[in-house]
Amino acid sequence: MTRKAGFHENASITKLTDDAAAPPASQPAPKLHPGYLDRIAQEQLVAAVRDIIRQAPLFPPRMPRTGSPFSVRMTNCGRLGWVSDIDGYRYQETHPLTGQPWPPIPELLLKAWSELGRYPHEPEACLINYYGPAAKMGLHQDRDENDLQAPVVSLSLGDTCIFRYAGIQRRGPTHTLRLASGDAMVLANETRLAFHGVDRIVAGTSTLLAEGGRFNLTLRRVTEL
Ligand SMILES: O=C(O)CCC(=O)C(=O)O
Repeated sequence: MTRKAGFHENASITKLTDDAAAPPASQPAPKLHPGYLDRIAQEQLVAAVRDIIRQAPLFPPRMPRTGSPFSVRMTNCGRLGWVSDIDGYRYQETHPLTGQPWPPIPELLLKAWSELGRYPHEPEACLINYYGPAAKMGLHQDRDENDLQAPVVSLSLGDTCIFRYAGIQRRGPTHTLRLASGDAMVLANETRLAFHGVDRIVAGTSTLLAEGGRFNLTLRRVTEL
C-alpha cells in the first residue's frame, strides 16, 4: 500500500465521486467473488486471525511525517509485513512493537491465493486491517510491492463495508461496491494499481465477530523474482 500520492485518511472524497452504479467499460472493476468463504471457513479464518493477533498484536499505524494515527489498526502474517510510521511506508520482517518475526500465513489463505490469485509465486505478506465501527481508509494505490505483476487478493470478515475504487488516476470518477463477510476481491492486471479505499463500515451487518467491526486481509507478493 502506498499513499505517497496525496493520501489523507480524513480528507473528504465526496468531491471526487461519481456513484454511477456500474463503471464505464473503459474503467475496469476489481474482480469480486461474493461469498467465496462460507460461514465455516469464515469462522476458521477468524480463529486463525485471532491466533495471529495473539502473537503479533494489532498496532496503530501512523502517517509518515505527521505521525497522525490511522483509524484502522493493523497486523500482518507472512515473511514480510507492511508498516507505516513517521519514517514512511515499508515492508519489514518484524513487528514494529514486539520486534518479533510475523507469524506464518495460514493454509486457508495460501489456498485462497492459489485459487484466486493464479500467480506462480507464493505471497510473502498478508496485511490484516481491523476496522471498528468508525474506521475508514482513504483512496490509495497499493504500490510498495516490487512485484507489481502479482495480484492483491483481499478477503473480508465481519461487518459489510462500502468499498470505493477508481482507475489508476486518483482524480478520475470513482465507484462503490459493498464487501460483505466472506467476499473475496482481486486487484490484478488493469486494476492492480487502481486507487481504492473504504468509505465506512455498516455496523451490525454481520454476526461473525463478537466485538463487531471488520477484518480485511490482503495477500501480497512483494519481491520480484
Ligand atoms: O479494507 C479493505 O477492503 C481495503 C484495504 C486496503 O485498501 C489496503 O489494505 O490497502
